[in-house]
Amino acid sequence: MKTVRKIVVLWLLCFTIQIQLIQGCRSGWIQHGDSCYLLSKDAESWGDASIICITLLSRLAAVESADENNFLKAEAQRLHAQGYWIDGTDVEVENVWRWTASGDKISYLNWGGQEPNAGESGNCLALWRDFGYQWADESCHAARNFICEMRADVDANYQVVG
Ligand SMILES: [Ca+2]
Ligand SMILES: [Ca+2]
Repeated sequence: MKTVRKIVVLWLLCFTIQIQLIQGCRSGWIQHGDSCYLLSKDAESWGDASIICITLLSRLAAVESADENNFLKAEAQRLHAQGYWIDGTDVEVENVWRWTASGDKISYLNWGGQEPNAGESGNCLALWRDFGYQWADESCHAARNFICEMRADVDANYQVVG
């Protein structure tokens, strides 16, 4: 009888751990709504940051609502790097901003100060410290921190499999 009880306790423990994996984000990633986010500790060009996110099975963040933006602004304020790349670019048509992952035109915008003001020399979107992490158009070649985003259920599957 003791052995049976041990097996049941062990099974419950395994089951609980499994449930936590299925519901959460990978270690180092933070959950908000249906997404998991990673705010990088290192700085990269926008293009390299985009590739790094893809290798982590994610994309540079698409910030599509005030709620998502406020959450990421607060995280950026906590970590406090100068800038955080997100997925938006106007590299194809000047001043037409799109999310690259979806190809969608950006509808929710949160420009800081007089942004966007860099014209052809600023084609990548960053949360910018000088504007309280409202948005700025910056040179895509500059090394900045960055934010990756992926769906929480995909991240959970990645954990269980990995
Ligand atoms: Ca998003
Ligand atoms: Ca531009």
